[in-house]
Amino acid sequence: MKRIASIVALVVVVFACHAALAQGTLQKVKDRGALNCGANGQLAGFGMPDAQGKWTGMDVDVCRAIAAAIFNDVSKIKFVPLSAKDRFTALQSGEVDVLVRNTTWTSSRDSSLGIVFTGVDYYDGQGFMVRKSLKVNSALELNGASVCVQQGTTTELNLADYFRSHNMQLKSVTFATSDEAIKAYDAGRCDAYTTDASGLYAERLKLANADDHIVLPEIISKEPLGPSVRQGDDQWFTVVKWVLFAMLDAEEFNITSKNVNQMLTSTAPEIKRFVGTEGSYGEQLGLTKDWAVRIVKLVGNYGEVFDRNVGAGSPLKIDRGLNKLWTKGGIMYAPPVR
Ligand SMILES: N[C@@H](CCC(=O)N[C@@H](CS)C(=O)NCC(=O)O)C(=O)O
Repeated sequence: MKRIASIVALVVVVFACHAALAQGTLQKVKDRGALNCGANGQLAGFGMPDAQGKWTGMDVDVCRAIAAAIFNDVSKIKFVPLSAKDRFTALQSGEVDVLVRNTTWTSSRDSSLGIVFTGVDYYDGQGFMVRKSLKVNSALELNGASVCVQQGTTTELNLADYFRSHNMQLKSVTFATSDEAIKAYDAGRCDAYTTDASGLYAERLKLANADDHIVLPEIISKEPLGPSVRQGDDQWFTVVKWVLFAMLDAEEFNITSKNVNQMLTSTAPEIKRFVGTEGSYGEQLGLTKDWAVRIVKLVGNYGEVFDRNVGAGSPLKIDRGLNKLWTKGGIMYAPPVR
């Protein structure tokens, strides 16, 4: 009798463990009642809390859109500020469900870290900033210059490549955080500061006298920034991927946070599919019929999100550039909901 009981107990434990393992991230997030979002905690325009603890940024809004789709409530998020160095470990260990931290999609990160990128929320490229008094107009005039840069980033690798391939001498001065790097540059420890061009606009706001500095015209790399998730959970990968697509499709259809309610009565087939008055596209994703409506209503379409965080409606005033929709001369393109 005792033996049978212990075998039964063992079987129960094995099944329970198996069920826990098999349970996907989407179900875990639903059960927990909150999304754990790995973000940058210091980068204006992408991810940063204000004095009241309210987070803003492009990346932050991608997380809000995921929470909107799942919970119809953008407050059900725990933002976890991550440094460049710790970001991948936090995702691998399960501390966060998704990493959206101005992180460049590269082949090695997509293959050897146990993570996978779901898309691009901002097409960026690396640039340089120098003091005007240096009288330099091109990055190609930086031979022998000292450059402040952050460790553990693609930035550090591109910098070395660029100087080497142009036979220029480089004195790189590295820092663990971008805050330290920009402060050192501002204090005159380096001739130049380099990071993603979007970051240059954000960091420039921290300088003692922003007008004393210029951004050089060269963009020396491709930095497609986007969300990533752990490998091996296709359902979660698909949800995170389609949240971003929904934001882009909404902009393409001119569906905004202001007019989304009117769109519920639209007779246009592609709008009906998008807002869920036709088909069961939301349910197929493990969400609800109105998943995309929730995103647009609570967070906005991609254009609205770009504008208020980094574009004309923000202090950064970055041009849409490559991040315009494909219909407007950019490369932002999302597959259709159908
Ligand atoms: N996109 C690059 C660079 C990302 C990066 O960490 N950039 C800096 C400057 S824009 C940053 O976010 N620093 C803030 C910090 O480490 O707290 C990458 O993925 O490696």
